[in-house]
Amino acid sequence: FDNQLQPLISSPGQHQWDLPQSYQIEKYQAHANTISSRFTSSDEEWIPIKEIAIPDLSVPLQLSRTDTFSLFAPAHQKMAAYLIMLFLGMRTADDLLSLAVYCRDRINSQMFTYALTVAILHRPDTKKLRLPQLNEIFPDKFMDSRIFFRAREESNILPDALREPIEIPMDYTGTNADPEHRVAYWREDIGVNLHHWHWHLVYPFSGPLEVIDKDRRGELFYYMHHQTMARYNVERMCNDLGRTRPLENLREPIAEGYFPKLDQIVSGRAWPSRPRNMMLSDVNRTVEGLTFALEDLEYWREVLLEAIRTRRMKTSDGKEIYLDDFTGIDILGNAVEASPLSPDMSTYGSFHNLGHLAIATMHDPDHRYLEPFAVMGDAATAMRDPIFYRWHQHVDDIFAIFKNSITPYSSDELSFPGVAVTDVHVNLPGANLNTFNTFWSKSIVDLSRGLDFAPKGEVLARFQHLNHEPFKYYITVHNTNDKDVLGTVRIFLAPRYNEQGAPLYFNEQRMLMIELDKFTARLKRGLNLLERESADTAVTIPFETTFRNLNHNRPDVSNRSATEEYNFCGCGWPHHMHLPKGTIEGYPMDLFVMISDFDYDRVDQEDPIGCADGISYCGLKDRKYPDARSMGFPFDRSAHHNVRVLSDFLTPNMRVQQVNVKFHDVVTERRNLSRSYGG
Ligand code: CUO
Repeated sequence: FDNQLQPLISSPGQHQWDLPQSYQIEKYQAHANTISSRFTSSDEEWIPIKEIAIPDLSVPLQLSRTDTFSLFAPAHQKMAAYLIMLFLGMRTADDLLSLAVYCRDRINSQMFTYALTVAILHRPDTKKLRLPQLNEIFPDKFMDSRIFFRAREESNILPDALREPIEIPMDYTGTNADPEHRVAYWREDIGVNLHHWHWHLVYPFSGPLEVIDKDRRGELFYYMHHQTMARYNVERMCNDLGRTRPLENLREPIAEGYFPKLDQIVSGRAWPSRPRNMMLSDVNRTVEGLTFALEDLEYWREVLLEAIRTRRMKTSDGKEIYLDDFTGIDILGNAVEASPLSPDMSTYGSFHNLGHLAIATMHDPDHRYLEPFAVMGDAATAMRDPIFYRWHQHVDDIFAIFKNSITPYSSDELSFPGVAVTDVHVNLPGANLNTFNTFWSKSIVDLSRGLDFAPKGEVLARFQHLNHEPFKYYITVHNTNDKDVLGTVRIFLAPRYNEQGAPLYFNEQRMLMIELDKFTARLKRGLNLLERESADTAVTIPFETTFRNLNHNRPDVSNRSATEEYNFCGCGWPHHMHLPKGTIEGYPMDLFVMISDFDYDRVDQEDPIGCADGISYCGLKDRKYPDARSMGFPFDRSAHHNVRVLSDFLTPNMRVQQVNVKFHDVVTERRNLSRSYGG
């Protein structure tokens, strides 16, 4: 069944469905036999499709097949939710296959892929299916449009065996005349964008309750995007750019432009550009059911801020809920997003989602030029544009107002009696002691699934991305309790100095704390030496998982089983982007390690089935979030007044080690990664 359902979301013409007559697209029905013999060689296998009574598809058919689909648009969310419900409601996997085949050539292809993927991910009989990665289904969302022309040429002329990978240049969207371009390598990283698409797939904008209602979803929306901002801001600081200015004033020109240079293969249109100094305006695109004013966004923001001030929100059935120190952020996260779990959509509106769309339509707010959404309208492409971060900085600042209103953690809540961290270092004494090394790597992706013109076989593209040398933490812990205890080791990394070179105050530095790892450790009585490999982190997913389907026949790939590779596993920060780039001289940072008492962190539940990578930002499939503390603990709240700098914050179960992140300006082929950067 894996082999039958999977090709549905890869390119057309490569698999043959033995269709009931009634399933053929109406205009092709008369020629059905001719069409199938034209495309099929005799040795190809035909997949029989069962004929079922097709349910009413008029709702999702309201969007044409080639229009741009945006998950941030309420009307599109409703259509997708309807389609997801139909797919989930199919009694058997065969019925699902049948409906999916019927829909595939009729429904908007992005909506179809999204809805089928969400359904496959949540149906008990399909959850373990392997799905192709989005960059293979829609490579046009991730790569310079020019390479598709070259791919077409190459694949028409050369047989599979002779094709060389096509180089994707690094600097194709701009030049350093635009200071923002210095971090384009980060914003346009394929893995970062895949992570973001997967996160929104696991926590979808719409669908039945079993699909949308996940443990601490609103809090994770806050935390994952907060961590994204911390990482991006640190990356900016490494590149001599200041931290992101929040997009607070919706009425002033937006200084940063963005020209994505992506084409939409399905619609044949280019993703629109956003020149510098454009203004936002009211949106009135009736065809997409998208009508709202900037004033609406400003009004919802006021209502949200009022809820934060009073710590109270109202629900759609008229009840009042209190935003307490622990669960308040979850409710607020759902309201701000606005996720389908928002306490009351009619009161709190759709602040974050429609902010995305105000930006995504600012080049054609009344649709007079029939232009599609820009990259901000699609979770797979939004992170490419600098404006994504200005918008999310503003969203994060709103969450920070709430978090800052909470009483700081007491030293009782922070400490772990009898446990002291007495030494922390990264790597062994020698050249790399307390040094992280970063460099460029080149890796290869297969575009062939997403190219409907390509003949069989691979069409490979080679792209350049940031990478780092594997490293190891060494943590010395004294346990003076008279028994063994369990602790949670929490590791964070943040810059030590601000943009002017002055030491960062605690309350600024904590907003830049990047979570690097979190794991449970048994501490025996007396002295413990904990060792932890960078690759074991709870934050990232391995390169092979981010890009898993490109790896067949490649020697550098770990042998993860098929069941481990189902789609949930695609969510997780890409490991190659785990560390900031640093600087050639070495960027000074504080590595923070804390061991908290596991008795307060514990979440009693069954072990997860399948993959458990990337859980800090993505949670566990079908389980509760596996850490009872507030996400971001201990840096999610401001500290007591007497804490000015990080060292004032430390209790004996915490320790800080000064480290450097050293960038080596060399390029390695990823499969020969070890030490080949020459540093
Ligand atoms: Cu992930 Cu704004 O939420 O993009």
